[in-house]
Amino acid sequence: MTANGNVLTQLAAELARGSITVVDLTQPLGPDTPVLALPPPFANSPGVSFETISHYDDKGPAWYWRTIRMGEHTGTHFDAPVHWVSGKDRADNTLDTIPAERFVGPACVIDISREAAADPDHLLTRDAVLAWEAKHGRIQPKSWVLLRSDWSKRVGAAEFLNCRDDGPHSPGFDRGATELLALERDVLGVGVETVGTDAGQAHSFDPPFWTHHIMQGNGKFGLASLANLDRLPPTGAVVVASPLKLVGGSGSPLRVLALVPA
Ligand code: 23J
Ligand code: MN
Repeated sequence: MTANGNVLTQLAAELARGSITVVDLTQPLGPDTPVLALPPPFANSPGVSFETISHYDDKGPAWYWRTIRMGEHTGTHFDAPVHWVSGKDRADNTLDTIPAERFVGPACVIDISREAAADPDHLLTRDAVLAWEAKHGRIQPKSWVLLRSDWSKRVGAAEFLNCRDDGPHSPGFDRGATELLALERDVLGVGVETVGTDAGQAHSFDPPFWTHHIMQGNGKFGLASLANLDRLPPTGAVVVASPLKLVGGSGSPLRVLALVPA
């Protein structure tokens, strides 16, 4: 390979030329970021709060900085295998032990936005994944599978969480689709636009929260509260989803980037 033929030299050139664009798949992270509401007796996770350490004042005349407080699973965030009991005994299951190469992979984007608009409880089925593959090609090992639902376009926590008396209503994966992706396709993980990788009603599924159960149980990751999935092609984008290296971390907010052909 010549210097000019080096794939990374080429990547840098295409970025400079604007023939590859960087799409930000991240939601803003702040006090207004919606958080999951679990029913009693479960403990809930705090949303974001900021505290100013100094702001060009007596506490620091030339500098501004803050402390941040939030649950590990807040906003656009990463689920590590250790997050779920099914993944608790796996090797390299925490944020500080996952090999970094597993944060980068090609994206397969499956669009259920029409179905989710008609039915907020819509679940992607195994057959729907197979139909997507018949059109776009087989999902390769170490891919990110991203579920485009357009849920990120919902404004405000009430619309986004969509809670009724029987709990939240939002789309996700059925059990067969989750098993296919984890066991037969060996994906890096799944990403969604909703508050968590499981559907809103997943507390009543068998097993409960089956996407977490199956994905994390098989060493796969989750990406929740993604945005801008409507700006990605079905195939051909590369996603970088690199969480904080929290010691023993079960998850963390992160900036998710997609490299997309312009
Ligand atoms: C704990 C319990 C249930 C769920 C979740 C966390 C998440 O969605 C999460 O952020 O991992 S559904
Ligand atoms: Mn999570």
